[in-house]
Amino acid sequence: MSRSRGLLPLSSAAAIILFLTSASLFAQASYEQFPQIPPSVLAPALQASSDTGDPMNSRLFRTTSLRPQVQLAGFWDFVTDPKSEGESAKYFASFPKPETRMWIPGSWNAYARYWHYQGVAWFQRAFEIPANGQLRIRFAGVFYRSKVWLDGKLLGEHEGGYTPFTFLIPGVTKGTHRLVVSVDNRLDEESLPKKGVDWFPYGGIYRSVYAELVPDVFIEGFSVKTPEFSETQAALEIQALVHSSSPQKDQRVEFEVDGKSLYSGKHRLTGTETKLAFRVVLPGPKTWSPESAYLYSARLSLPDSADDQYVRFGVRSFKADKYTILLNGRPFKFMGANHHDDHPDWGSALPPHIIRQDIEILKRMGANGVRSHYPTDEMFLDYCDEAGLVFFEEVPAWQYSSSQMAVPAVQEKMKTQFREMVERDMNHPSIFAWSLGNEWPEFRKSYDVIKSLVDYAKTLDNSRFITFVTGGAQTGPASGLIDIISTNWAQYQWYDPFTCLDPAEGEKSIAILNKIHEQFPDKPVILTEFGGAESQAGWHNWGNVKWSEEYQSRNVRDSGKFGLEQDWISGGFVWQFSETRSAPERFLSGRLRGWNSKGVVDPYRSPKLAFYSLQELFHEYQAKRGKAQVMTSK
Ligand code: ADA
Repeated sequence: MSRSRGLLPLSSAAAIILFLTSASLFAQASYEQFPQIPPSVLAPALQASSDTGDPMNSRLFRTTSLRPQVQLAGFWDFVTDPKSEGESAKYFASFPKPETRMWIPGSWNAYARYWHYQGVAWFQRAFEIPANGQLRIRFAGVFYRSKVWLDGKLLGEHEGGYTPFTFLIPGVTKGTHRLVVSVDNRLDEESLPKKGVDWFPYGGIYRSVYAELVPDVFIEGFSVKTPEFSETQAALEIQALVHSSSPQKDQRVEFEVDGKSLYSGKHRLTGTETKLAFRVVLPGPKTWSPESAYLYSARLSLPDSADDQYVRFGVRSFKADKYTILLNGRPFKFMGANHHDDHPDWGSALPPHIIRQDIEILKRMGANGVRSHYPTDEMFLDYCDEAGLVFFEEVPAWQYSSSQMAVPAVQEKMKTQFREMVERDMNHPSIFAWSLGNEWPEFRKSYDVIKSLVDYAKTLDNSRFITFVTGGAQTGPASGLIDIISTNWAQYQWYDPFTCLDPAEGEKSIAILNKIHEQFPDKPVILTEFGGAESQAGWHNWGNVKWSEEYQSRNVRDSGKFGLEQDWISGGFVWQFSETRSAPERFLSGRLRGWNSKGVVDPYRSPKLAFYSLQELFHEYQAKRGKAQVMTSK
């Protein structure tokens, strides 16, 4: 009897019993049940990082060995400003009596007192600079609009909640300084994401923030691409951006990989910002893949000015052969999950131990990929690099109508967000695609806008697939512009109360999906979201009715299975990993307590039945694939 009909099969019953036991039992049970992912496979990679971690606690490796850095995490003075009068009242010069002291990185909406607060809030802290010099302050993520003052002087402002921004302040003196930041987490029709998006706009300085002293000539950033490689060697293409307050100087540039020098050369600086590029050869490269996620550490240094930066990179290639996605020349299918940076205790400011735990849960599920609606935390991506999880990253342009897409300011924000995402994440081997947005409902009408976005995206990075995500089976001429068709699909609907698990309705949604392949027979198709269905954790019903764990489990499993079984579909990502808090505007729209409850684990990461169904499906598929590979290699 197939899993999809009749009484609950034994394995599901066992899964329910497991679910009803404690979280610690879950850990044991899943390892015992699926010995093919023993802890030893996961642990060494994840443990190695904690020994070499970044002192600023934002990455899994240190990014410099020469710059003196000052950690700005900790308690900051905090005051809300519901009438937006702080700027005219000059809070930046004279901070009012704080309402509380708030831990940064943090989301104010994770605190009971500010649970619902949407508006402006002000933060202040003092910090010490160890020497005179040029100061660079880096904010990794502030949601959503921010303005920053140092010692009462405006440094600048930033819009966009998911990507870093920096300020450079020459001539700062040794001693105590005062930083004031105003943050506004209100979204509107022209923000990115827009108001009413299906996740919570947690306000705050919610990712790492630190200050560092940089020399006159310093490295803004650098990327390492691996355009070609073989077993014997890999060509590395290095591009760097060097900032200089004294132009026309020659600079020695050195490049090493895993401590071995591969390049040394002189470069002329041509202005405040100079782009440098050179190529080197890496002998005997080890490749990166989910099975063996080998990472290289690269250091770029400017010995004349005593500056350096580290990045990590991997040698791997993603290509498409007709509709098949190839990773290092071998067919690759996604068995993944959609992840939000969200937790009931922390909001969007996921602390390292929660990030690490989410990665471990994904690995236990048998996942090899993750998708996010926006640039996720940098440490999350570092873990994906280490754990071999392939990442699908997106601009938070979520469900914009064609009239919203037509607004030039919105298009500009999409481009800026895309550029900032690519600049930040270029080096992660785990990232295989950049998505321009999600489910634009009338995207057929926006052909010209989409074309300009795709053209722009291709100028920034030609080493990743470019795509955008459609809802259901909407495809059209604009889909012809992109490298892969990404579509959100469920075999059984959730929002339509009448379809439920009716097999006839299931056939209809499959037919819609098949049409995509007929329209684009030569393009890979990914189910960027599959099987979304809400369930109330702990509510079981043998009849698979809506809101039951059984309904969710069936929808998730059947949709995922369909995606894995078609040779023209490259698998997909379950909607979604954990239950997440939705936008305030969605409180009553079919949401439990205002949360999107389609998580296969609950908000505190306890597995639901759907988690076990997916775990079984992913492991079955892996085992089958493993067997097929053994047979073809004989
Ligand atoms: C869409 C959307 C998700 C989420 C989901 C849902 O697929 O992309 O962000 O809103 O619907 O839960 O309805």
